[in-house]
Amino acid sequence: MRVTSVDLLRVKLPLVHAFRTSSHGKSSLEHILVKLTDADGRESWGEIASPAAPYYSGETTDTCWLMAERYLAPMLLGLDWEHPREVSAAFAKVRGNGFAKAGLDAAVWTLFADAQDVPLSAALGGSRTQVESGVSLGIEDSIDALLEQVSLQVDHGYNRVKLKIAPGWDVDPVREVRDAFPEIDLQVDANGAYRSEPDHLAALIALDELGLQMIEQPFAPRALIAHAVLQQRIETPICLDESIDTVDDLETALRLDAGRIVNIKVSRMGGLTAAIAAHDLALAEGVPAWCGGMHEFGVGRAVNVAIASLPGFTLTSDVSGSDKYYARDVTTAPIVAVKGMVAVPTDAGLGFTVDQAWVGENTVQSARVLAG
Ligand code: OSB
Ligand code: MG
Repeated sequence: MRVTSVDLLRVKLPLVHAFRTSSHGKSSLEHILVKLTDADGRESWGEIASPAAPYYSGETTDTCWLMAERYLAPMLLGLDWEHPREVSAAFAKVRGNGFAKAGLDAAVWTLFADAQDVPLSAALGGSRTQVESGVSLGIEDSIDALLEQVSLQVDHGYNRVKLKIAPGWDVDPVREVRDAFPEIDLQVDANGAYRSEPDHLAALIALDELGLQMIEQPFAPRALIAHAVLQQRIETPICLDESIDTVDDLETALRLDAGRIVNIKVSRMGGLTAAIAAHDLALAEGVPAWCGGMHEFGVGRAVNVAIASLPGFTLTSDVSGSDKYYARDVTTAPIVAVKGMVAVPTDAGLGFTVDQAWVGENTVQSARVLAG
């Protein structure tokens, strides 16, 4: 197959509810939609879901734009490929820059699935007809405000809630939520905000008493030893997110027992080919995995739903309905969660249609890269 043009569309959408993590807050998002056209006139979409600022990973929307426009799109346009893994292998020449790669890679997989006339989920090896989804809740100004958010989402039918934590916003809010909602599956995510010092360790060890599904990424991405030492001291499984950029990272982490659960994010790992490889390793090692998110618009969200249909995603994923984040998403029909379940599309390709008029109205920057 040959891609003949790559359109990059930087789209800005407001969030329904402002979101704050241990590192930063935001009330709107800018992601880069990638539109491919192939030699037969077929079109497909992907999404570069990098945060604007370099506080989750080293990438930003601007670095993704640069990498996509200057290196990745020209590489893709110069390639004659049969299978998406060949594109992923070509992209490996560029070090890092997983978010930028992931947007193009997803569009390539979607094009491939469309050409084969199969749903993206089937092309990836998925078999589930629906995926269980949970919500991720940011840091709020007060515990009451947090309880209100949990209540809203539980009323919406979600049974798994992830709370963002940070030093000073951990044991008290989490205990209050645990007490008020004893039945829900509860987990926390620190986005690497803790260090191996007495106050921080005491808080993490206190969380061990609260019946959590997991503690996600307590320490900095490269601090695998700190994670392994903590894992020896607590029963609650540690889940790794930012630590796992590659399958090699996952292999290292598992060998060190630095975590017992893995959050597989298509964006962070540089695309679906790498995410499938991580999934396969986790499944082979008996390590529970789930599909994480980056507040994706409908395109990236649909991609997450597709990969979450693979059998090794045994834990509830962060693929909530579009309405958790956006009043109007970029797809003509939103992604919908009913009682915490999202249906896996059965149509060929992405299974959702991009609302190009709405995308156009919200595009703040665009570029077209052509072959040659
Ligand atoms: O660590 O999982 C994370 C969003 C932005 C940056 C990091 C993270 C998140 C989420 C969002 O938790 C989950 C979602 O997309 O629903
Ligand atoms: Mg996380």
